[in-house]
Amino acid sequence: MNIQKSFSLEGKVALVTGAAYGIGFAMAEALAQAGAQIAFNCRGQEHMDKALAAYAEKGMDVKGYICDVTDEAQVTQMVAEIEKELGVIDILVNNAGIIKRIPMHEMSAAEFRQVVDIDLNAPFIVSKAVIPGMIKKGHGKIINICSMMSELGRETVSAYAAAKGGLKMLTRNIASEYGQYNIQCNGIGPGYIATPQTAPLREVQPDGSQHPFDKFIIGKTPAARWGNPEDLMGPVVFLASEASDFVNGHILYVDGGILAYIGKQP
Ligand code: NAP
Ligand code: GCO
Repeated sequence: MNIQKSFSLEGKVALVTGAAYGIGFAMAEALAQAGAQIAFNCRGQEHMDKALAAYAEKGMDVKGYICDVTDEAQVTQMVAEIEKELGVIDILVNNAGIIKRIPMHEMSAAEFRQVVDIDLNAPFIVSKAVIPGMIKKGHGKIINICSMMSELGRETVSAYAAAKGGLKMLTRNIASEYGQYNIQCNGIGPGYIATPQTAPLREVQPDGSQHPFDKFIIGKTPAARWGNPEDLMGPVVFLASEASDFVNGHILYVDGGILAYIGKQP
């Protein structure tokens, strides 16, 4: 095997959901640098316009689609448009996701359902939409963006942990059901990454002190730092490429060592 060629994505079409900014944007950039043609989506025109400008600033020719990943009709239409404009999707990164940090006994059923709808039901919907094309093509890569909360719980994130735990098992089930078609389905479990989603956990306190959670995470991470979206660029190229053709049903934790570490002694 030519190892450099095995990491190339030349000629591949990649859909990264929720890639207007944050982790999705960085992963889309990585896949493009490896040669893939990028399609991405988000829900609103304002974020779309800003994202297209940001991608253009990096010299990237990407296609953006307004699509709510929880809406099966919108997803079906988006996939059909991508297949018409770019070709059958070779690589799907189910990245779109939200979190609600509310004590469970104060969380409404509607709030719980909304998180599960976006973080778990949507990866099912989008994967279901792209798998037929992958079967016809004889190969495919599905990468689900899981979380530390696929393995651990903590206060206020019950819906998110339930969804991300379910996403781990959906990943393993897709791997089990579609491996026979040369489709590999794996997960990436980012640790604590500095994006808009975690900004509230890093806010400087009114007295100018470090956010307690910020200090907590630094102490729980052997790397003694928050991750950056760029830390996920290499892992996503690996799982999207032929280099990982015999990796299936695996959750690759990119967490600086959090899951291996009891935490720094106070
Ligand atoms: P983020 O900054 O909040 O970005 C989330 C993205 O998802 C945005 O582009 C958002 O776009 C999109 N999105 C949300 N709901 C959507 C929907 N219904 N349909 C289409 N797009 C939707 O989050 P992030 O930190 O980059 O996280 C990205 C993924 O990594 C998520 O699945 C998250 O759970 C996971 N993750 C994050 C961390 C972390 O520490 N940051 C760690 C582990 C896992 P619009 O709002 O414009 O639609
Ligand atoms: C939280 C954080 C985490 C991260 C990530 C960790 O409130 O605990 O948002 O959930 O987003 O999922 O892997």
